[in-house]
Amino acid sequence: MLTLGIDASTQSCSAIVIDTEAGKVVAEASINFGERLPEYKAPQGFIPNGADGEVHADPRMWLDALDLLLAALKDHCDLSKIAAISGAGQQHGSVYLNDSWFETVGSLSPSLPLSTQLESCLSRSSSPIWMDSSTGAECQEIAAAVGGNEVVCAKSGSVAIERFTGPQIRRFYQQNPDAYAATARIHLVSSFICSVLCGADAPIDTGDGAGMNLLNIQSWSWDDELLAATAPGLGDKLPGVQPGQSTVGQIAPFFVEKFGFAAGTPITIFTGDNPSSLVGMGASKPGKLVISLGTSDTFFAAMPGVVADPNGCGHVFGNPAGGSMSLQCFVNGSLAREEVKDRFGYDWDRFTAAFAKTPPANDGKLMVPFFRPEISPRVDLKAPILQGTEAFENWHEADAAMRACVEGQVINIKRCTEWMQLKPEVIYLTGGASQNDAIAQVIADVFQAKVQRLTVSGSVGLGAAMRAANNSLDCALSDLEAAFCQPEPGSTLTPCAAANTYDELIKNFSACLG
Ligand code: ADP
Ligand code: XUL
Repeated sequence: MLTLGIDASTQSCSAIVIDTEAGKVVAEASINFGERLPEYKAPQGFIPNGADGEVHADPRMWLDALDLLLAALKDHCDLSKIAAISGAGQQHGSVYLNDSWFETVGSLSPSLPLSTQLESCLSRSSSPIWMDSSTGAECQEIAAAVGGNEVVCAKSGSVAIERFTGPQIRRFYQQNPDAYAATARIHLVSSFICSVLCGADAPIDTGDGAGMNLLNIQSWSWDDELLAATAPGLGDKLPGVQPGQSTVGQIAPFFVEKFGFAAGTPITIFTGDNPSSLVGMGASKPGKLVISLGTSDTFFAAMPGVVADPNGCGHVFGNPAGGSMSLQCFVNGSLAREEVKDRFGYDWDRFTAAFAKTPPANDGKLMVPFFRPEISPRVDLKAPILQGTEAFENWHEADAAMRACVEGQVINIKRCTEWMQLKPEVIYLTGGASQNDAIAQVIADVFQAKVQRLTVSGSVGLGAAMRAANNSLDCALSDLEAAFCQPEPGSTLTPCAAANTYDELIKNFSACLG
């Protein structure tokens, strides 16, 4: 049985086809927007040099990419064999459509490109995406209207955030009230692409929907107060909300005729890229935590209940496999580790060797390793805080500095994610720095949990293909995880340090931040 997962990402649109019985990936294709669609002048997937923090993309580019993607995939795979489809999109981005959308999307002709047929449905020619930071004033207005950011966070799972869709919608309404009035439907990237594939207006899922500052995470439905605080008449312009395990349509005749899909192929609701990655990493059940050690560090996990971060730094999204998930970003990730490494002229081997020469908890030497303003927690440091011996505080102890940087980062992740009330059985590591066992060992020691490295490439698309198989073909997620999401052999690390090793350091770290 084959299923298709689509990943409508920032720089590219990708597809992965899995064979659920053989446990294998059978086809992949990807269209890079900058390379394949240079006419949109978006080399990295967005229109450069936006004013006032605006970062937009042309939604017609996403449609052209979908056409190209399926044509490319058809060369590798008989699309009539695909038994179920789902997908995911970059979170927060929004598409604005007039009332011709509903009919047009239901009557697409295979003889014309998608973009040509749907461009007249756009009530806004470009789409703000997650990199947009233009809505500071709108965030404040929304928060003030409902009684403060604590209220926004308790209701929607996040404080009002510039890139989130609600503040973006408010800015559009304020800047262009006529175009807002002419908007009959606002979609997320995920629900827009899903609608096109279904040939019908599709709902938004609770995973991606929670990235809008509009969805109530207790009821998982649009929050009337947040809608009213954002823009007038907004409730009528949004599609419905449904959980991740929902079938929302069948592949439209356009795709059957043009690419040879089987008529009636079911489509599972699309979700956001991060919720999809939770599934693709094999971490959709509580107990498994994922830490991605990339340019910045990102932490996400399925949550046992629904609580919002009382400090307003983390996010709660719906978990496409049921329940909820958390996500928290740490700005000072790999770039901070590199700053410390480069300061002493170390390469990664010497950086790693430093951990063998220093003990866990570093004899009390401590670093708050924030080289640039951090968002978890919100601290405006431009240089780290060091505490310990005089030599250490003056950056004369290279090996202790390497360890202190990583220990500070991991302690910070642990403190900042306590609100999620997780009981880690295993922590999956991914991202560039996850190959470093010294860093992985610190994570095992601080969290007192087993750590494993997972090198699932393309976990977003894989998660979508797994969700389609789970929802439409009754494949158990646990079987899919066993086949597609295995940790690297030999990558398991367990805690070496005693459980209380870090108690003192954690206390001192908290004291440093006041
Ligand atoms: P992103 O996807 O965010 O661009 P990656 O997940 O590819 O980033 O991670 C890249 C980072 O991995 C680099 O910035 C580098 O700091 C880090 N990295 C690479 N090799 C190592 C290593 N051996 N030890 C620690 N960090 C490493
Ligand atoms: C999450 C976020 C990004 C986007 C694009 O809040 O803004 O991760 O989903 O990947």
